[in-house]
Amino acid sequence: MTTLAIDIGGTKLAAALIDNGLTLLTRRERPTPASKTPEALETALRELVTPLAAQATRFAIASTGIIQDGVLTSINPANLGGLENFPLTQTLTQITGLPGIALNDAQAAAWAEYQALAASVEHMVFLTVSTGVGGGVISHSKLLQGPGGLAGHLGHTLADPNGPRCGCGRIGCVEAIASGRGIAAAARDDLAGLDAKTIFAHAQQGHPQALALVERSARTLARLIADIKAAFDCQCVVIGGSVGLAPGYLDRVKTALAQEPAVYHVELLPAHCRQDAGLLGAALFAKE
Ligand code: ADP
Ligand code: BMX
Ligand code: ZN
Repeated sequence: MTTLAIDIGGTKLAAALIDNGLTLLTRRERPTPASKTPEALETALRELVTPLAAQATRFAIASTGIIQDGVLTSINPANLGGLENFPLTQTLTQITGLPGIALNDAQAAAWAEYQALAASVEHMVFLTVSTGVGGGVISHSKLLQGPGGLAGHLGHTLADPNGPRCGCGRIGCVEAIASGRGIAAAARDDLAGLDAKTIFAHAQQGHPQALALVERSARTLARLIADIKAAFDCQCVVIGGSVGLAPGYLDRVKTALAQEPAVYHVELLPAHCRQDAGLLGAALFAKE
């Protein structure tokens, strides 16, 4: 059985054919449409998956947003547009003629990363630091999705009551500070208007403001991880997403976490599946 896996993120869309042995056969990627409307998303998905669909027997979607019964609703409309009740699985069935499933991108990635860990690990948390900050929780070897699909949305926990307003409506969410968008939004002067990728490149060159923005994100993530340890007593936390996997970022988070009391310390690991954790996790979830 070949699965057409699809990853819908705030910045990029990816699709791949994945065989039963979980080998990634073909992979395609394109930017998430800038005009964040349901029509633009549908057109982009059609273009992305049409060349692959004929070779697949089902699809599996990992998508940013709250996914309940195959329907997508943004918690942070700034990341994917104000999509409310977008019929994700129904749309993909119309495009491909295949049956399939959908779950949140970070929940899917958590599932893939959990399977890649030693069998002795039954409690772990995955965090993606990307366009937003997403999370997936494995407790007692089970993926927590919640009755409404909201479980694991750790990017919308409080980092700073005096911080910037998050797209979800709350003030001072982790996502508003630590995410790629949060980093870009706080940039001033010569860095104003640049994206997180470019700001990281400036930080590599020693640019003081860029370094401060990266450090602010890493410290915010470390405090979230201390909260996560207190909430779930997880055996490790795995970090993914393009910001999370950027050179030097995880070491900064480790240094910041080491400054918290020892009870909150937890092993931090980079995502084993790198950028493909969402694709592989969705395929695995469909298989089961
Ligand atoms: P998505 O959110 O669509 O899943 P990514 O995981 O690639 O996609 O995250 C996108 C965010 O990561 C953007 O804010 C982008 O500027 C930033 N980014 C992309 N590449 C890098 C990089 N090499 N270093 C730091 N940040 C990056
Ligand atoms: C946001 C939210 C989460 C998602 C996370 C990471 C939306 C559209 N998304 O918190 O559901 O898991 O971003 O998403 O409300 P990514 O696009 O950064 O991978
Ligand atoms: Zn929020």
